Amino acid sequence: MKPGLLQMYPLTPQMEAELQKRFRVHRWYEISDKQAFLQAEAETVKAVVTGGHIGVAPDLSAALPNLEIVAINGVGFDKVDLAQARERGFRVTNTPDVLTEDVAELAIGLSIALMRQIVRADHYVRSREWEKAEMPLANKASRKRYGIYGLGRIGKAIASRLEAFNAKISYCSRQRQDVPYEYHASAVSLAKGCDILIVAAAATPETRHVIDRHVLEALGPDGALVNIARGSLVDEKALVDILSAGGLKGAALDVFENEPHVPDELIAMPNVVLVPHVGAATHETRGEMGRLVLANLDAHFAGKDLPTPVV
Ligand code: 8YV
Repeated sequence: MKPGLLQMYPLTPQMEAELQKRFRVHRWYEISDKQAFLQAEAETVKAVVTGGHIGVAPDLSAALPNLEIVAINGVGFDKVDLAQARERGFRVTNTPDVLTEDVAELAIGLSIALMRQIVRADHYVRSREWEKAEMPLANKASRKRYGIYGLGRIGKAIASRLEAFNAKISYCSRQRQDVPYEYHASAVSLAKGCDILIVAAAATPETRHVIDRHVLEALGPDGALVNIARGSLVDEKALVDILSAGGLKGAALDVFENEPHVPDELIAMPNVVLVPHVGAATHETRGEMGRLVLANLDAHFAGKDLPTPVV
């Protein structure tokens, strides 16, 4: 009999078809009586497929006694209990590299959208305001001072794209790196020296609310924040307060602390660009991510080395 697999959220039709060939797939998000399901099926579940933004709650993975692998359709593994995985011996995999370009290009797109007020400009035409008056001037996105918090694969890909903008690029990361950008040892120092602060670090216990009130105040009323990492890295209440008080020029956000719920105050702000966690949400990249998830699952159940293991 095929092993049981728990699917935590909707996937592409192609990926779901491939999973159905290999596993008895249970769509967790469609199960109404979850306790009854676990009583009946928990022992048959050997694999879980989830998104980086969703993960697997520790009490759920703990309720699957024969769990062998959690395959994350994403690069972030902050929502999977790695300590439990190590202790119990189930594997955890993710999909790094294949989504780096997508997330980096969204960071650039959000920066341009924010500085050039593209969302407002689109509305300006559709609302026919343009028939009454020219749109007020915006600001350049090029030749600005960009600070990147987190210079991993995605942070480096953002920096390399910013070089084409004739931007002054600085960064803050766990250690100084051999790159042609200015290093800052703290987020506050990085914020003081940039116009646009892009958050690109992994979500860890240490980076929770690392972009706090002090950092946002250091970024200042002419500064702008872009977050394409995780909502948990930014103190969202402080962000709302400071934006409401005019303490920041604006913000462009792909991720939020309590997705998919976005604070009403942010929804109402004209100087905030909001997108629904679409950093890697392209046909091309979701195809690549799906193939990597399947490669990890196939390798595991064939007793082979995993392509992209986390644990
Ligand atoms: C994923 C993400 O695309 O990679 C991650 O960790 O959060 C996103 O880029 C999302 O999790 C859907 O799988």
